[in-house]
Amino acid sequence: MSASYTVKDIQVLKGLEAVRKRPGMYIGGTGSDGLHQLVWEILDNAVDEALNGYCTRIELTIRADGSISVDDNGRGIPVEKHPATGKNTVETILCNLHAGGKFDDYAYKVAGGLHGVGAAVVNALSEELVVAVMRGGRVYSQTFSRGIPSSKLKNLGEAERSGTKVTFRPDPEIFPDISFSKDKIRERLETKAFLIAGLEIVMKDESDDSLETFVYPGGITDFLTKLAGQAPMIDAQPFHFRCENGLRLELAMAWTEETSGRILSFVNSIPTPAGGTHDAAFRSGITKAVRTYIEKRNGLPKGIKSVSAEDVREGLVAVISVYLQGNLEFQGQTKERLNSREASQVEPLVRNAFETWLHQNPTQAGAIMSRVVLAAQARTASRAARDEVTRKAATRRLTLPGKLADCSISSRDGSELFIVEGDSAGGSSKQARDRRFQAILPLRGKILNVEQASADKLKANKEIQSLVQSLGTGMGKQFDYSRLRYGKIIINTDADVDGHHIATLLLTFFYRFLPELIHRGHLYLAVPPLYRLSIGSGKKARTQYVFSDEEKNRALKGLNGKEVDIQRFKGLGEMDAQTLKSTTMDPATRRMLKVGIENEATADDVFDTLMGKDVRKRFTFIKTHAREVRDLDI
Ligand code: 1YM
Repeated sequence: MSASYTVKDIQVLKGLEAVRKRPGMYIGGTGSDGLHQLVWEILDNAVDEALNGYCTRIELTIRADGSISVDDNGRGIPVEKHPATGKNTVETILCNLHAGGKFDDYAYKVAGGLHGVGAAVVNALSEELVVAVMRGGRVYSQTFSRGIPSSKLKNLGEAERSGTKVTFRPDPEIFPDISFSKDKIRERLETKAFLIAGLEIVMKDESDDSLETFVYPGGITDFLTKLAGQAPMIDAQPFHFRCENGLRLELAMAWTEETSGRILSFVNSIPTPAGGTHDAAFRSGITKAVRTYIEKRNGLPKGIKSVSAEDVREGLVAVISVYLQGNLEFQGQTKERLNSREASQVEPLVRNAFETWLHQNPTQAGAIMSRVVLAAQARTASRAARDEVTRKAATRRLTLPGKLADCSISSRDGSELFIVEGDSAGGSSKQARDRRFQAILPLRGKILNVEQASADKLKANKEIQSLVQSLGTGMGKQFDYSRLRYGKIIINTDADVDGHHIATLLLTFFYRFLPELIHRGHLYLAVPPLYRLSIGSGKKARTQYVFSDEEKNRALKGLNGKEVDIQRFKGLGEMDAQTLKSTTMDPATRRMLKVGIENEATADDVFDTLMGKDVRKRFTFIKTHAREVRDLDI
């Protein structure tokens, strides 16, 4: 240790140690999402520089050695000695957990979630990190390893431009699998380019020498066009609104002829797929503006008492982006829902701006009002029809399909429905289940490909009927969440190509016709093992189940020299009840994936690709993605 080793140095080491000991606290985990979080943190620092108006171009390179570089043409991180630490500012930013907040002189931090400590967290979790700063006509560089400086900040000579370039290689001691997903990165970069109109973002991949550029002069209006996709917009000119005083807010929206709608929300340029306070305030603002407009104009047609928030939302596509100061508060299991109360300011802003726009654009306002009133009429009519049906059905009680082996408890909480493939798997699942709370529904063969079938054909399909009856909710317009009969719906298909196909068909069906069950977190995929390894013999014999070929190879490497018998499970029907129970059904020992929609904007395309008519497109997709279903993103 050098003589200049101080209390501050000890604090720094303790901070780094905390990050390395509990990476999950800072980046959510050490799986693929955590690994990519490192990229987002560095990217967000460059994005901040763009949001502050100093940077026009960001280049991200996926490098052949497993590292990532992010290079921006902003001002460059300051290099002078920092008063709080006595070290240069670059080192201060990269080695101090409390950086962001403490350095009040700097405007620093708008984007991202970690508030200025992002770079230090990435540094702590990287085997090596190199930063180059171009500033004041000079190039400076410093290197770090696992958060500790491995060189001084060196002045390398003249610089032609200004900017900051950070290259980091994640630490294999922390991350078991360091493979970056180009798709995930591309999607993130494209989204940032949409959110900051005119910002040029380049993605380079050294492994195939490719280069892609994202730049959208129209910003979120371009984003909206992409989101609406093929669906025709009823109002040719989308509503666009930007506000910079008080709250920074930008909004683009339009209605389409389709019944489904999509609202994408962002806070500080980070996606909030589960919405939250800003999104709720936006919805409420729009609903109030529409209601007031209707009141001031013609009023509602006969038979319609009011328009609901759902009526207003039908067919609505929107992109809303807000910037909040201070610590963001997130909620929910995956911390994807904004919970900051500050965001309620969105409501009056949106309400006033939209109402004014409606009055200034009477033709478009008329088209929108017809659209909303139509939705209200459809809802009223379908409620009347449903009441009629329910009254008739009340005497018959609930009709359940004959194939369903129901569980004994009748509450939704704690009950589970397993959807299995074929009668043979159905038989073994029935033996393996805990009948008190686990129900089994065997489906025969492949359900219809919903992406290609008409709605009528679909409703006539027996397998779909049994499924919907078992769930109790009805589907499409008749969907009624309050009638859902099970808390968890678990798709359990074989771990082979056919099984994957059936699972995908079912996922598509849920996504298209029962999306609320996905949004509310009821849908799961069981993960049955692919192999049983029987290790050793006699008294010391033991069994291990593995879930993929890679996992098998890894396990076999570890078992070098031992006697191992490998059994491949061809289907769930082949497993004995005890094995099926412990590997796939018993909540204490099974593996499951919760199905969520990671990106609403691309989910539609993904299903179109998977299940649409273009077989070749589908084939390439399945081939390239089949191996990464680990954290399922649809
Ligand atoms: C590839 C990552 O970090 N760019 C970047 C970071 C900073 C600045 C510019 C910057 C900010 C400010 C003033 C300010 C940062 N500076 C700091 C701190 N790209 C990347 N580009 N001058 C330059 O916020 O006032 C932290 S990050 F705190 F040192 F100012």
